Amino acid sequence: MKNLKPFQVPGTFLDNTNNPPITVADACVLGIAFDATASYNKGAWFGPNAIMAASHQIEYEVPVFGVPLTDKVKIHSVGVLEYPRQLKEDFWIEWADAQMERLCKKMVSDVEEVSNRILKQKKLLVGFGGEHSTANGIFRALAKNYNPKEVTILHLDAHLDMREELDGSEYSHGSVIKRALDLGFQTIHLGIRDHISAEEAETIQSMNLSDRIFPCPTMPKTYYKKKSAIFKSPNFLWNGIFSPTITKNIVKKIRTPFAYFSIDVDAFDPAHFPGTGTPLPFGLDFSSTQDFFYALLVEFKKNDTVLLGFDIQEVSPQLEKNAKQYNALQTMSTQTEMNAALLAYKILLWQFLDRF
Ligand SMILES: [Mn+2]
Repeated sequence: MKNLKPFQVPGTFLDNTNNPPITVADACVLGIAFDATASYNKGAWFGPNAIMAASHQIEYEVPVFGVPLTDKVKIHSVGVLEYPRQLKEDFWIEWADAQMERLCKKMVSDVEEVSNRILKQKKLLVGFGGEHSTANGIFRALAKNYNPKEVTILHLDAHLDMREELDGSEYSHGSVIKRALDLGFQTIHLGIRDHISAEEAETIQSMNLSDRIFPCPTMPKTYYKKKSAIFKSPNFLWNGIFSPTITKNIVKKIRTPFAYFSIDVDAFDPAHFPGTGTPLPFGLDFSSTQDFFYALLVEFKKNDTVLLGFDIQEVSPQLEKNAKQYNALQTMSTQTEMNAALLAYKILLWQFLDRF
């Protein structure tokens, strides 16, 4: 595939010296450099290489055990699917809708093809975006290999992304979860707090999704006297924190044999992930979310729920304006990509913790 390029840094996720072959791999990392439909800050194109470079700075000796994660878990780096950017000599150019649509379709079908190869070999799929629309291809590959009714997608995001289309594209970052619903997946939504469009509200009502949404309230507690038709207040993640009760409620709602996480980093508070397409305050607390994932993966093991993979989307490094490729020295802050790499490392560790 001609747009599949090696990552800018050598090696694989966490380990800059060695890329184990796919045949022995437990997990496969695929980057998707694509940010054509982003509404506000563009730059998620640099996300995959930024996360990979940041991963080499992480202390990946596992606490307590003192063994590097990569000693016990083989992670194969597949490479980065790269697409044209809307840039000409440092200026943004608008593309015609037809051109945009062609590019989106090409990206989705490439991502589907590579994801399919990974899933067929029963490897854990790790996707690094790119804008959230890149998950479209992963969802399609999941639907090819598993019955979507048997897969719960845990969707972390400030936005519902359930629009039928956005700016004329059904493959937009604002429609990606609607496409997952169309494919028949079960979904749960965490960290939602931005505007819900009328059509999204209709989808929530018609598909009875209200009690599967765990939003982050953006108003003081006393404001919520009037009940919301869309958000159920027992599901509220106050101050972006997962209480033990809420965690239990979420776990109870996952009744499928398979699960997948689709993580848009704008779900988190921008204090932890400032470099993203549309940063919004009042988001998920990073430390509480990591406790949640840990508890969740412990439950998955108990219940024989199989995690098929996860993606981390919308990491848009805070690069200097004239940066042509990802370079930590041309970055105002590397916090977003560092935290994204850290999150991926922890999910991988907890998934394979029984090997330690
Ligand atoms: Mn999103």
